[in-house]
Amino acid sequence: MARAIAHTNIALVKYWGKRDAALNLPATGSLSLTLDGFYTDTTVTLGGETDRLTLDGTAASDAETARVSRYLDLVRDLAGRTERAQIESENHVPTAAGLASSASGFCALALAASSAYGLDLDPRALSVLARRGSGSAARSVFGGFVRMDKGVRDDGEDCAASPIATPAGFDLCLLVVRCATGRKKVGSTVGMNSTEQTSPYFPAWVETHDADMRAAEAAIAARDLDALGATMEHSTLKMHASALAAQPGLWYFRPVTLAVMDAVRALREEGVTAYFTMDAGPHVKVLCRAEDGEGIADRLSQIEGTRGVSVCRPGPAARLVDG
Ligand code: 2P0
Repeated sequence: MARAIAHTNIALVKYWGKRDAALNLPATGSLSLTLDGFYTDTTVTLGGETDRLTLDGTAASDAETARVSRYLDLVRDLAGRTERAQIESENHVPTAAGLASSASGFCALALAASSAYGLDLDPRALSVLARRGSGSAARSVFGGFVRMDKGVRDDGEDCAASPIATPAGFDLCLLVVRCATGRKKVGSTVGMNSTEQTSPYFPAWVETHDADMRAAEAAIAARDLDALGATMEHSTLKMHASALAAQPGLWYFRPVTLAVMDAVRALREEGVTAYFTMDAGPHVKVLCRAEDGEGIADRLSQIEGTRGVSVCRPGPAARLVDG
């Protein structure tokens, strides 16, 4: 039996598209911030006739259980074991609402399952294993700023995340502005595959991606929040522009998403450092200075249609928990 906690992460420079679907290798790298506020807590107990999955105390659907069972097969192959398992997962993340529950979910599962089956993986190997479940999960192995390399090898062994040191005094926070309730209609995997196959802007997205990675890393090293925020906005707008040009066109924004984006730009015109990013859902995440977080959250929560704002700080690496 093993229990693990993994925190979710938000990409500042996005991952969108795959270079190999079977091994889940991304078409681009990515750069993220792990958050303190949202996490998944997963326990894997070996035994039983079949794999069984409960999510937040409720038996999961057959499709969800089958996906997790196929993932456990990877872990069992690595460990040379065959036992089935019971998986109990508690999500302290609004599930499937574009708040990256698959990131914390598959990272916690990778750590708990690898430990339960007797594997002792170093963080890099854990990141490679987590990526097989979900691309963004590879990043949740580490705390703070994280870089994910797309790698060049066909077997994906060089496609793993690694931590980026946060310079002393670079105090920031990320606000999560909820702009809808319920599940999104088009999942990330389906959305990115459609973009890759049908959008004329997908090649431009991939070609211009490395420059954003370099700019973001340089901005972090220089503690330059404006440069980091500008790169972050550019990356998310390019990602969503490529999806918008797919056939059929795909957008995750709701009217309130645009209202929050406008409000963030208005804050900047007033001299406040604030930048937005959006994932495969309607919510807006806002990067700002730590001391400005509560004030900006108050202001954005007054926008009609918003459903609450969480003020998140950089969060820790994934870890095993006793008991
Ligand atoms: C990201 N997203 O970099 C991007 C930006 C959503 C938008 O990674 O297909 O659930 O399981 O590897 O990791 C969400 O995609 O996709 C995601 P799969 P995943 O955070």
